Amino acid sequence: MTIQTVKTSPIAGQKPGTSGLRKKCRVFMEPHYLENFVQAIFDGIGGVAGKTLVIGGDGRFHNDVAVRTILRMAAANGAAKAIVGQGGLLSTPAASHLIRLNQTDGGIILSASHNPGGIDEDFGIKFNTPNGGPAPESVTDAIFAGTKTIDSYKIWQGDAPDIDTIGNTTLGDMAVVIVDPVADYADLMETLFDFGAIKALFADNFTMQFDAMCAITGPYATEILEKRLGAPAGTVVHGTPLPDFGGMHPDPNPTWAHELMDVMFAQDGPDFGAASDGDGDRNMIVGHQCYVSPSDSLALIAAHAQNAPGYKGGLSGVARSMPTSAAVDRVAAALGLPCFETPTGWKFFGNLMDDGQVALCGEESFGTGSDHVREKDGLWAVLMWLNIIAATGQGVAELLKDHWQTYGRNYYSRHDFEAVPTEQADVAFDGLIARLSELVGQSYGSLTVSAADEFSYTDPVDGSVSHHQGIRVMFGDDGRFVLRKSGTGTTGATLRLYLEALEQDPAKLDQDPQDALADIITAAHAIIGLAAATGRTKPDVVT
Ligand code: VG1
Ligand code: CO
Repeated sequence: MTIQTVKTSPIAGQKPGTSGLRKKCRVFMEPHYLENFVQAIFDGIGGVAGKTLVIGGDGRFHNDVAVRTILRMAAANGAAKAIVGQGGLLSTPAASHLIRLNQTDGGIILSASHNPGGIDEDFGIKFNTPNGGPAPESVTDAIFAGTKTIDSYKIWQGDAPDIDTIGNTTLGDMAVVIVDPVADYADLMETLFDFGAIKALFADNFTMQFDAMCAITGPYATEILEKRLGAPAGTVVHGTPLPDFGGMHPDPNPTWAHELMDVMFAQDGPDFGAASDGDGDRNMIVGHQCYVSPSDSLALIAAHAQNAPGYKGGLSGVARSMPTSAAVDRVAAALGLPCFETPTGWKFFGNLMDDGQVALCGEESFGTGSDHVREKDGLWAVLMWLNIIAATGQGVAELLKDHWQTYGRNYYSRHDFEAVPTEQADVAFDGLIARLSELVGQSYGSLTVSAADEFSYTDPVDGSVSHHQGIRVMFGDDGRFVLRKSGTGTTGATLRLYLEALEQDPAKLDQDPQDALADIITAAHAIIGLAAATGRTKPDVVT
């Protein structure tokens, strides 16, 4: 018998956040830490006996070790089959696709997404259900409950098989299939977008830079953009995934993707730029000297999606997370599409997509995607933009200008206050909640609070209710701010302040968002009392 039952005891704090369990890598490397959580996943989904799982991650430090451990545990727990990306690599959207394509029982994705990687940085793990999407709260609650009562886990005693060579092998009675991480995903993209038109664009000297930030999208972007679409070699930069992401912080926003921003804002910069995050589900879109906010990207895609062959029949509906700007709502209203507002985190879109109610979803945090998978998808968004540019003959700046002229502009910005001591963050956050009912009718400069609440969501498909999904303070038609605590950080608390104001005057669509939002920013600080509670006046990251 080569199945070992190892005695263990519960480890505190294994509560999945917005997107799985994220901790410092060294925490994951402590004895039993990963094993406890993986056994809790297996137990939380009713065991894995006879089941097929997809396993892979974004290649950060510890990824390969974790994949081998999970294989040994899956075999010991009676799984029938594991489908693993070669080298243990899979982008999050590619993993979602493989789960669906092979009609598996779900998958385990190893990633801390946009958080830095390396032995002293972050690691993460999450379970995706058979629809390919992140586990809903009912499942993550069951997993968390399991971590609090666990007393043993099962693991195969021998070594895991080689995961670096494509092909079929076994571990005990479990079949292990090592697959090319890129091919199926790239094939899927070819079914959705007009590769001929995008190829013609590149053949016509359209220039692009894609910054993979030394993370997982390098091989995907190289295959799709350079090999299949004919973009010149060198279009993809930082294209080799590294365990520490080469020291880069693979969060595709203007702050962390500043190298790309410098290239795009240079006089002779490329026509089009994009970046993706650690696990490939986020995207940043930039034109020559023109940054596109994620909320605007979502809205513009909603308005133009029918240009792409996979969406030519139009969209069934759209959804956005609550803090995302209402720019997409305006497009939905104009096109007569249903539009949903969900809590932050992609898991809340799954039911709506499974039910056929929405085809396009997005978050302000550089996440956009459709019902082709059940995760946000960075390269998908990049290809959608390329398809729209090819079909309309318009560049990024032109498309955006036209969009604002048609729909108005939802000026938008997110201010992050990172690594705030938890108690201080609680003072600010809980203090504001306690004062919400007094705020309505109060004026701050020219702004008057029209409504203030904590966002709760009732899933229209299964009726499940999620409370405490962020504080909203509305100023009538003038705008709003939202305050949330991050559920993906690993150090102290990160407070996210989301700011939005709608402008419909055609003469005022060209302002700097920070200027356009100045009054809302001032009012937000006055209302929250952030400086008094935390000593913070300036955000660490502005997107
Ligand atoms: C952040 C984003 C959220 C996103 C989540 C996972 O969560 O705000 O929109 O879904 O990260 O993205 P939070 O709780 O820190 O605000 V990823 O690309 O890190 O899986
Ligand atoms: Co991500």
